[in-house]
Amino acid sequence: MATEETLVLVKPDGVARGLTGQILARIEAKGYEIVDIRKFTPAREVLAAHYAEHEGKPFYEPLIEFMMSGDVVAVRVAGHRVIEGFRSLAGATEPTTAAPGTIRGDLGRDWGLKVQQNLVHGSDSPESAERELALWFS
Ligand code: DAT
Ligand code: MG
Repeated sequence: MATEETLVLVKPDGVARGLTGQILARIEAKGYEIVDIRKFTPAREVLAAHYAEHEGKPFYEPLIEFMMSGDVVAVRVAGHRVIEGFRSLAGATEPTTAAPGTIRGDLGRDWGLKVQQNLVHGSDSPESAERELALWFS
């Protein structure tokens, strides 16, 4: 079986706050491999496809606007059980209650906005990873 891969995004808040290096260092320190990396401001079409599952939710439009607000760093990360492992490194969605020791718990906070700015995205299943990697690295 080929080594598992996941899509990690350092979101615009992480890039703007100068946390890209710290986030990538945590991925490497855990032992995962950075296979490919790109930095760019994503177009609405990519984001609409990426976040299709959230369409219609109250935070959907703020989420798309936030993700279009600046550069993101998209990373292809490889390793056995990396999908689950990166979700564990990232921590819970809400940065206020994300466990200390996680990326969101250590580096994130709630800014009182319509969408949570929580620094990173990580694919949540093998199906999502395959779909998202094709979308961000096509
Ligand atoms: P995750 O990124 O932990 O997989 P998700 O896929 O449920 O979370 O949501 C995508 C992003 O949308 C999430 O990283 C932050 C934002 N978000 C999710 N739920 C939210 C809520 N109830 N209020 C505000 N923003 C939310
Ligand atoms: Mg998600």
